[in-house]
Amino acid sequence: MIRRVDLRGRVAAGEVTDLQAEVHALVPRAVFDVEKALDVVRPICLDVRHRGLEAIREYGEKFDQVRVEDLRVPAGALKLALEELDPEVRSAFEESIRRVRAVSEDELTADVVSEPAPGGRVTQRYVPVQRVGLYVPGGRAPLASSVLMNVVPAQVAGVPSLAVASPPQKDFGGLPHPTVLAVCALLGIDEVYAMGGAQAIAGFAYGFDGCRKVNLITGPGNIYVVAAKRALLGEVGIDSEAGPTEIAILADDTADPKHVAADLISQAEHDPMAASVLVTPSETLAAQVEAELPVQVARTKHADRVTEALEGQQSAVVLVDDLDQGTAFVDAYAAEHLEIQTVDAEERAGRISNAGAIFVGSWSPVSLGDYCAGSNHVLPTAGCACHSSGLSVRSFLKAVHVVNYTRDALHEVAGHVRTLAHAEDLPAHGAAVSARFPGES
Ligand code: HSO
Ligand code: ZN
Repeated sequence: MIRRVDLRGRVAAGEVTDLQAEVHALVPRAVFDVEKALDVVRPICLDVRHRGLEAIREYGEKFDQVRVEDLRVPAGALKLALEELDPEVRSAFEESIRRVRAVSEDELTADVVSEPAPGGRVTQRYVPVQRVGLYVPGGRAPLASSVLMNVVPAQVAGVPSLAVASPPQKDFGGLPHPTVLAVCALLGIDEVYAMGGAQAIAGFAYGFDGCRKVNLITGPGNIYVVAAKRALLGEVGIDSEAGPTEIAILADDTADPKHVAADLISQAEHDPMAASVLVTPSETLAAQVEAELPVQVARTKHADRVTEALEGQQSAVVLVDDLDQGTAFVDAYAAEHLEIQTVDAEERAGRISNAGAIFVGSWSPVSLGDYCAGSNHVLPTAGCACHSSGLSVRSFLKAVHVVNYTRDALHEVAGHVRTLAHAEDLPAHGAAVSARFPGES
């Protein structure tokens, strides 16, 4: 049910010279063509820019099959959703919030003050983004945990104005899913809009009647949401792009094949395009996991999409020469989630540069991180982990350099400023310094 890729001996034989390129050729991501989706979303964004609220209503009617007159969710609906939330679910959300908040608070950084020369001070001040729009995808069972993964770090960063958008659900009278509303209420978010897709992203980016434009949009979404964020980048800031979810597991003989199979299935459950990749030097473990997968898949609720994901070209069991080659393999793959289940997991994790999040040892499955580890589950996919980070307090902070020099400190360096200004043929730059010291050249 999952294909096998055998890399053993190929590097030594000189057949593979560029491991990075080989990794992506051997285990390519599912086709998630954001460029093509851009053709669809650009006219929507333009329309929302010009016609605002009415355009958002019309696209909601078209794509979500429900027309919503007042996009802003009334306070009463938020309150009611929280009252009706199952107490057990509520207490699990509360624990998840507590842990994400604890981690986020520890991430807060104090301002950094430097003095590169006597009397010359540069302070790096961390300032929260002033207004943020958080997107929560809809669907039959929307991921309400994504609300807290977005909101909590933003709140801890001190963002003063937070708005949430989630698609209207025709089964819930045009409101977003009640669990999404309940978590918003739990977190004290009162600005929630029943809007989804590219039109929601454009609504946040440009603002519309009843909703002020935001500075930054975060949160996962389908391909049209991702494309709209890409199209509007510059008009607003965005977090990293989130495509289909992925798990890579680096494991050796010490790993339990039942755990490995369960973890591969857990992320395959999200999407037929999800990627589940096991990398191991152990022929025994590979065979055990291959045997275990169909047994567990047969028992799982969403067996159809799990099977499709595991059988897709994006999923594989990869046999490598040894753990070091396996480590290089997963590092080049740059998975959204990387589990390391090896005898030396902790030390090996320290050697990884490219992963959205790393889960170390047998007792740290990705599903723990999805809900209750305290880490964030909004993470870079599709190899973006080699240049981007997951969501955190830092995503909601800007670093501002504050420069404060004394007269003497400026005087001391004035000659260098003038020299560099002349070297770049920008004499007015030098003159701005000279003006402060009349009579000197
Ligand atoms: N694994 C998903 C997040 C999630 N899982 C939400 C369950 N709910 C992407 O990191
Ligand atoms: Zn998940």
